[in-house]
Amino acid sequence: MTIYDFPIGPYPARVRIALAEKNLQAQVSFVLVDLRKGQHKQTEFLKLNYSDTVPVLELDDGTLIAECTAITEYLDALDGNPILTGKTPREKGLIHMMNKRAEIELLDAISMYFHHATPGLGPEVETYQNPEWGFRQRDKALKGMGYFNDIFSRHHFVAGETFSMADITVIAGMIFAELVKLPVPPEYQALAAWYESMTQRPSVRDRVAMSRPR
Ligand SMILES: N[C@@H](CCC(=O)N[C@@H](CS)C(=O)NCC(=O)O)C(=O)O
Repeated sequence: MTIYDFPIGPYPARVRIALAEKNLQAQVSFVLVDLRKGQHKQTEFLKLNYSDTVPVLELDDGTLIAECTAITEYLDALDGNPILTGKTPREKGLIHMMNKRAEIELLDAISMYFHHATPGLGPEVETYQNPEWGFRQRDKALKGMGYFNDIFSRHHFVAGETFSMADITVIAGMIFAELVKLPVPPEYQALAAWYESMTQRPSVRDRVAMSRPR
């Protein structure tokens, strides 16, 4: 299997955490797509993913799977023991609901803030920016942090009783928040404590170390 990604990127981090949780790293080779050079917008890459984003998983038979959720589903199903995406219909439903919520309310919102209200990937790549939209998305992400803070004041995981794909997506949101220097409001102590505890997991620790600004 080949994964096209940008190693410090928060979305690629989702797949790299999933790979580590499933102990699949040795079965994958990585190809760098340099987002800061706009390589994801070039014709060659667009043949791999119409949506001009990384990561993309390429199977040995040439099948292309983009979108972190889809890639995680694939990797998790390989051994018939889906520990990240749910085993029962109820688990699957809850994990997907919370995973999507983590994308909409946190991770994607921070991404929009990054691309629209900060220099983002640089002037060559960010050819359209709408700062007002970006700051709205920042505020949405801060509200989303409040939502997850409330969850973590009552539960140890985002969806159900075990670590799942939904936790990974919130972790990616926190990685992105650090990258764009968007601090967790001090009143959200449960979220900060949860994230700290997640960074103790080996799969997460390595990712966070790679993404933290030096
Ligand atoms: N919905 C996609 C989003 C992926 C995404 O936004 N990836 C970032 C990397 S951190 C990217 O490629 N950004 C480039 C851009 O938006 O120009 C997924 O879940 O895989």
